[in-house]
Amino acid sequence: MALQAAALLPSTFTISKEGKASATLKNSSLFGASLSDYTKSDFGSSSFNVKSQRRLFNGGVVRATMVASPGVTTNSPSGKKTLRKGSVIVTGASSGLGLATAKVLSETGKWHVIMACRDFLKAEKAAKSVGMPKENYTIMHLDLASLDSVRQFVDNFRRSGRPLDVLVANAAVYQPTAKEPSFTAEGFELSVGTNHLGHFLLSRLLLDDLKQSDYPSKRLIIVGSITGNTNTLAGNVPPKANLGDLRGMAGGLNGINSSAMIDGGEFDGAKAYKDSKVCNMLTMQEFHRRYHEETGITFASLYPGCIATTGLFREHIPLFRLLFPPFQKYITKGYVSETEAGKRLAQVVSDPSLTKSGVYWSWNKDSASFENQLSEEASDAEKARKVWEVSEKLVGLA
Ligand code: NDP
Ligand code: PMR
Repeated sequence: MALQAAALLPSTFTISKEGKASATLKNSSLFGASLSDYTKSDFGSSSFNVKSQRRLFNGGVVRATMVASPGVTTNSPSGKKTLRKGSVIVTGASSGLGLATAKVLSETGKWHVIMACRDFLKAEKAAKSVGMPKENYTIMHLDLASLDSVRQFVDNFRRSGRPLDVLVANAAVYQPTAKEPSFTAEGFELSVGTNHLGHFLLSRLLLDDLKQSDYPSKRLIIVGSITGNTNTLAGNVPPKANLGDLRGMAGGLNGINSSAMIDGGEFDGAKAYKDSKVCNMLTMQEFHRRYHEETGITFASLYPGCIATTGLFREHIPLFRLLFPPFQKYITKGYVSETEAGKRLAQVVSDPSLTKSGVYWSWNKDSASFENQLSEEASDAEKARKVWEVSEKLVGLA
């Protein structure tokens, strides 16, 4: 946290950009430096029958959807076989990137989006406010900060009878100003607990559902980020991601008999977020190594660009929230709108040309996708295996 704050304060800050010119931030302004951006389906429509019903869940109303006979192709009125609607779960679809992605996918008419959200009234309002066609989405309750809720979500999803063709692990929390850690229901530090462990359990449980899908391209997408990659300028802004030897994680991240941080160090909310993103990117690769060949599922991650206006920065200081968007727009040029970022993630979900597995996608200045390089740590196969094994124990799978 101290270092993160230091990055915000007027100071001299020098970062060497690997292979490129180095950038030096002097005592001039909060973000004062001229930096270049570091990063350099069409499937047929459906006649899939759905019947909506309302029922009570966890004290509130969920719009649940019962589904009839989801064969991969259906007969159109002309007698031609057409592909059914794809069924995609997007976690954290109540705002920012998740909402923008849900909107893009639902508007194609080719996808039914299951918005997996902790606050479904907020999600319902959000879906309505962006004009998502109501027949193309369902909201289901999911609180990733509770493993019971994750399991409950999986049960509810299975009961809905829908197939699962794509899962998007998008939700996240970021606590850059927290002085003390906060914890999930099971007592894991909140950022890693939500962003990584909640999604880890969800993805592991839903892998079976993905396997059963008869859709032509089944995918598990885990949203990563540039700030977890120390081979980038953004990833070198302190505090840097570093999982160390995972001693804090192995100890349960509970801040009592172990550190709340994966590497066993002192709590730092910004670092915990970046560490969680490293876990997300390592997990995607470990899934790929373990399951791609056997299942044909595409496992991928991405950096959608700097979406400086989202709710992710809600806990940052007001001055940061004011200056971050113009800093990213005019100085780093790393800024993308929520709409543009939503199109990018929707592309990773459904574009027939993005079926390669084990890839971390990024976009260049012309908004063309390319396979990006992960940092040494974020592509360390041995670390990925360890994170997988420790995570299995923490979420009760081993
Ligand atoms: P937002 O805060 O707008 O969206 C985060 C979503 O996660 C919200 O819908 C939020 O729900 C949900 N969420 C948080 N905690 C939980 C929980 N316990 N259970 C279920 N859902 C939860 O941020 P972004 O759209 O920016 O972030 C989306 C993804 O993009 C994240 O993975 C982030 O790491 C990644 N990303 C973002 C970048 C950026 O510049 N913004 C850059 C690179 C990656 P609620 O609405 O209820 O708060
Ligand atoms: Mg960063 C090309 C340079 C670049 C890019 C693409 C980002 C993206 N950032 C860049 C550079 C810098 N940032 C520099 C030079 C600084 C020091 C002044 C800087 C600072 C900074 C802060 C304090 N940046 C931040 C923060 C945050 O709190 C954000 C963060 O780390 O959240 C975890 C952030 C981000 N910068 C980005 C992106 C995409 C973020 C949001 C992070 C994410 O979701 O991973």
